Amino acid sequence: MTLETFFAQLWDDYIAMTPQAQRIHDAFIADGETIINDHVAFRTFDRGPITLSDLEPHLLALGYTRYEPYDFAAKKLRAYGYLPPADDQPRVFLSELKCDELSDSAQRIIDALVAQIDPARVATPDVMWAGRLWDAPSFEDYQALMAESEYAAWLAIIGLRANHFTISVNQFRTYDSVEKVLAKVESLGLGINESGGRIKGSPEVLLEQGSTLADRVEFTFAGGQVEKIPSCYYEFAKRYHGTDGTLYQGFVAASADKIFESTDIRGDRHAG
Ligand code: OOG
Ligand code: NI
Repeated sequence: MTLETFFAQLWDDYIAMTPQAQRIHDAFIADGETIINDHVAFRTFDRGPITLSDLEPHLLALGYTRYEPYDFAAKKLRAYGYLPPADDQPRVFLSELKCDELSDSAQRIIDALVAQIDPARVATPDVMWAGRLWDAPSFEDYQALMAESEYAAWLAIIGLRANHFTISVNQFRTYDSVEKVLAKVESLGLGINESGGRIKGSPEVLLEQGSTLADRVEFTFAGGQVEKIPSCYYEFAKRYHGTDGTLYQGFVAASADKIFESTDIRGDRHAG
């Protein structure tokens, strides 16, 4: 699979889950901007056949290289940033939940999900937008995971797919700051993740980021209970050049920690 096909299919799945993304995308195009993706992000469990090291070969096969590791102790996550083969292609942020750090009962719920995955399903790159590879969990299991990890609960119902795409603000002409982009997004009636402030990072750390609050979609839990749950969100990033003259390529752990909260149920209270 070519990198272009990979991202085209990933995008199609993402906008089906995230109607706000198409609206935002189209609004900036209508205002004459060109959209380049700064990065996309994936989430997974460090259990079963879908651990970070199980999924990473799909990125390497597309020409990606490992760049930097990140650790989020409080959220019980570890992650890697990956660099694309060419500068105008998206970076990738791939994280996984450290399941050992959850309670025994939460681990049992997760193990029952990943036990349903056919390892052969993980062999092709389209697993990256396969969604849920297990039956819908019960609302009780979802809430039990939620009590320990928003990320675990989200992943249990959304599965493998792009958690967000990220517009590169560097390529914008009129909306040339993250704040101008966020103001435009708000004018469309969409909420912004204000956890840690509207803008995470600064020119000093060579990366400024902002994001929406994830769309809310209806989900049918095991047993037929239907609830509105957060799906995916859109991010906006502006990168700066370091003292060595090169454009910053990494992520910023303190900012990423807050960006994760764009899919929080509790994230609702971060809205302004
Ligand atoms: C990833 C959050 C981190 C960034 O740009 O710092 C991130 C996630 O929500 O899965 O994407
Ligand atoms: Ni991101």
